[in-house]
Formats: sequence, C-alpha cells, structure tokens
Amino acid sequence: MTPRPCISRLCRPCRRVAGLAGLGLAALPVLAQSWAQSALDPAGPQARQLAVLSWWMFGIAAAVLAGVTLLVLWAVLRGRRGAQDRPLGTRRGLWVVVGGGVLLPLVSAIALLGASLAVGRETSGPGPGGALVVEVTGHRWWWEAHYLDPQGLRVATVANELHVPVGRPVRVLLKSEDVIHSFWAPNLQGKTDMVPGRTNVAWFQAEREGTWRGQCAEFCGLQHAMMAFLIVAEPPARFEAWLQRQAQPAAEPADALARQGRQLFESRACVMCHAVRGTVAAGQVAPDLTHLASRRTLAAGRLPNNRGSLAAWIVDPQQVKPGTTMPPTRLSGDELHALLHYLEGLR
Ligand code: HEC
Ligand SMILES: [Cu+2]
Repeated sequence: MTPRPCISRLCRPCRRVAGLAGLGLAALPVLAQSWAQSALDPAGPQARQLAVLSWWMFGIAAAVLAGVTLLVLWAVLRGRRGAQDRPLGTRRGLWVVVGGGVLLPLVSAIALLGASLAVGRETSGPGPGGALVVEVTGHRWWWEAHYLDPQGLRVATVANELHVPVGRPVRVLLKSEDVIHSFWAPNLQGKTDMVPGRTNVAWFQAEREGTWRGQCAEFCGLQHAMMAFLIVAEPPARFEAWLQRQAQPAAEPADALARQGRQLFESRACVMCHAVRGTVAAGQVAPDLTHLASRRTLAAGRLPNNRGSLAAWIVDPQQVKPGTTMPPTRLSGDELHALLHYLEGLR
C-alpha cells in the first residue's frame, strides 16, 4: 500500500494553527480600536508614524514567516515524495544561498533600519515652535508636572494628569528625581527616558479630543507597574480654563467641617510632603494637592478618585501601593470624615 499523501496528515494540525492565526489576525483591528493605552490607536502625528512603521515591520516579518513556512512545507512534501535533491553546488543552489541567505535579509534589514531612523528623527526632538511647554518629573511612583509660560516660569503644578489643547504641539521637558523612568503615552508618542541629572526633550500633539493613559516604561522599582498618568486632550478654550483654575491657590473651606478638615491636614505630617497652595502645606516631595478633587485618579492611576479610594489611601497607602513613601495615618472616624470632606473640596 502506498503511503497516504502526507498533505492530509499535515492538514489537521495545520488547519488548527491556521484557524488560530486567522482568529488572532481578525482580532487585531478590533483590539486596535479606541484603546485608552495603545500604540495601535494613534491620536497624534508621531504615534501615527510609529504605528505605520510597526505595521510595515509586522507585515514584512509576517510575509517572511509565511514564505519560510511554505518553503519548509514544500521541501518536506517534496522530500517525502522522494524527489531528487538539487545539489547545492549547482548555480541555482548558489543563488538560493546568496540570494536568500545574504542579499534578501540584508536588503530588508537595511530598508527597515532606514525607515526606523527616519521615523525616529521625525518623531523625536524639541518639536515645532509655538509649543506648550510642560516640565514633567518622574518620582517613585508618580508624576509631577509644571506648566511653563513663554518665559519659562512655572504657572501651574499638577500631578499624574496632564491636560493639553487639541491641535497644539506640546513640548515635554523630562526629568527624574530618583531613578530612571520613561515617559510613554503610546497613543501619542514613543518612549522617552527620564534620567536623573539631565533633561530629555520630547514633543507630541493630540489631533482629537480624548483621554489616554500613559505608563512608566522603564522599570523603577516595586510599584513601577502602578506608575501611570492620564493625558486629557480638550479644545483650546476648555484647556485654558483648566490651566487657569490649576494656577489658582486652593479654595477656602466652604463650611465648618471643611475647616476642621483643613486644620487636621495642617496639623498632621501631610504638610511635610504635600503642598496645598494657599495654606501652610508647602511640601515638595509628594503630589501637589491644591486641586486634588479635579483629578480623575489617585496615586498615579492606581485608584479612581472617589471618597472610598481616598479614605483607603489615606488610612493605609502601604496596602494600596506597598513601598510608597507615604505613611499610614491614624484617624478617628470623625477626623477622617472631616479630612475627606476638606480634600473633596479642593476642586
Ligand atoms: C512622607 C511623605 C508623605 C506624607 C507624610 C503624606 N504623604 Fe500623601 N503622598 C506621598 C507620596 C509620595 C504620594 C504619591 C504616591 C504614589 O502615587 O505613588 C502621596 C499621595 C497622596 C495622595 C494622592 C495624590 C494624587 O494626586 O494621586 C493623597 C490624596 C495624599 N497623598 C494625601 C495625604 C494626606 C491627607 C496626608 C496626611 C494625612 C499625606 N498624604 C501624608 C507622600 C506623603
Ligand atoms: Cu517605572
């Protein structure tokens, strides 16, 4: 009996693999759509160039993989049929080795390298003039940001949430207070390292309204994965209003409970680390809390900003972000209530 043509033997696993690969490929465009943190859903010119480059790399790599797989299959089938090998010493054999082994990889590698360098050149650097300038400093494990005016003076200090006007380039001056971090908002830009002792410059531009998540992209210790930030792109008028409000000192407590909360805040260790502009709190080593209630998240994206998370954070930050420098605070129920009420008023 002649052996069964091996195609049918290969087929079942082949079909499975093909099925899985097909599913994966079909899922890609779905996954790429409107992710809050995805290099596949670009919202700015640089991210778009990076995405196009990645798709090209993916396409070429996929074509090479498919080509090699087909050739291997072909060789296997042919070998099983007992076909004669073409000895490598022939001219054709030489072409296979030189062309497939040297020329083709070299040409494609050089082309991809060239494309990468070109995209890298265009997407990095200080960017065009007229940019909004923001100084961003990485801390373990949160982000401090100062908005600068055209003279380079700080007009507003915020933490973990950058607002930017749609359609205007934003230049970020990236620094670090401790170890190396990396500023990465994949929908808008590639990664740029934040190195202690120097200032790296990058720029990005949001083409449409939206809220995107960024993430530290350089391992910086225990809570590295919990070091996120938001970029909120809004129409210029709304952005200006936001910036003006962030530049203001904190609102005066609105009622007796809030006043009691502020007193508590000012009498505890909080003021050693945190600043609330307009109060005695002038600490510089922790997030500025002047407009805490205007932020969407707490502790660098770790928690949504609501009363429950705020309470959990203040009572025992080590539970939420083990290793953070913020100590737990002992408070009675009434004290916590007043403190929360005060902090919630910091709009
Ligand atoms: C020893 C310094 C220190 C003290 C004291 C301290 N904190 Fe903090 N706090 C931090 C640091 C550092 C962070 C940032 C943690 C992170 O996100 O990893 C932080 C974060 C916060 C946040 C979240 C801010 C944001 O924008 O996400 C709040 C709210 C907060 N602290 C409130 C308080 C209150 C209230 C007290 C006093 C009861 C206090 N802290 C005492 C260091 C301190
Ligand atoms: Cu990190």
